[in-house]
Amino acid sequence: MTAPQLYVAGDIHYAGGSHPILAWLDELAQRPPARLVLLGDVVEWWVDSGGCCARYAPLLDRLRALRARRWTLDIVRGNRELIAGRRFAVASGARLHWPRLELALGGRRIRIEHGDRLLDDPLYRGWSALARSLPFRVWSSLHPPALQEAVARWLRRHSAGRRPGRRIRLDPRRLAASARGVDALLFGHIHACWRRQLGACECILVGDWPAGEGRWVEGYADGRLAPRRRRWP
Ligand SMILES: [Mn+2]
Repeated sequence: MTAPQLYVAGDIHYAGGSHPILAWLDELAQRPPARLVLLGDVVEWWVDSGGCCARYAPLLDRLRALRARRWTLDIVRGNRELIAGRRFAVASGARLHWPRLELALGGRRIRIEHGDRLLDDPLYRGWSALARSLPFRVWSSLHPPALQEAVARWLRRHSAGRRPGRRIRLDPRRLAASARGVDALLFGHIHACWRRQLGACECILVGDWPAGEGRWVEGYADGRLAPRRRRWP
């Protein structure tokens, strides 16, 4: 069997220190160069600052090591990286995308997005638009990092997805719209894994990285996509 040409993972929520993602990236570095797409919520990047670079150095260093080994790296920004910019791109060695990335694999058109925009949640979409707006970015850049962090924490606490008792629900119309015109749609955000056929489109919810476990999707030269999971001791 030939080696995968594409790896897709997301919702790692790396907070520094040891984590299975580090072992996985070390393994990838031993494999033939391919394309790695991280579909968002890799880390929490609320301020595009050197502080974030230092905190996530074990992960960022490994990404740049893959790049040095001729891997192609892409990160589709998730809701935890809404305001990530040039510093994140430089520190990770990845090309940043938003709101989605499209690529071809074995003649199939594949769309990859974080998944937050597929939810039935107008309140969240409002906050997402605000965080990406120019006034918010300018305001952020004028205030000291500690204050930015505090505001980010407050906003996060009040963002709809985190409110206890509130269920995350996919919006079928948004999902159908995203699945239109492509052969496969890969997304995350919702911490679950499944694969469903939606018309002509193969929809894959890639899954997250809970304690000691990793989920990702491998793509092969013939266009085949294979969900994988593994536990690390
Ligand atoms: Mn998310």
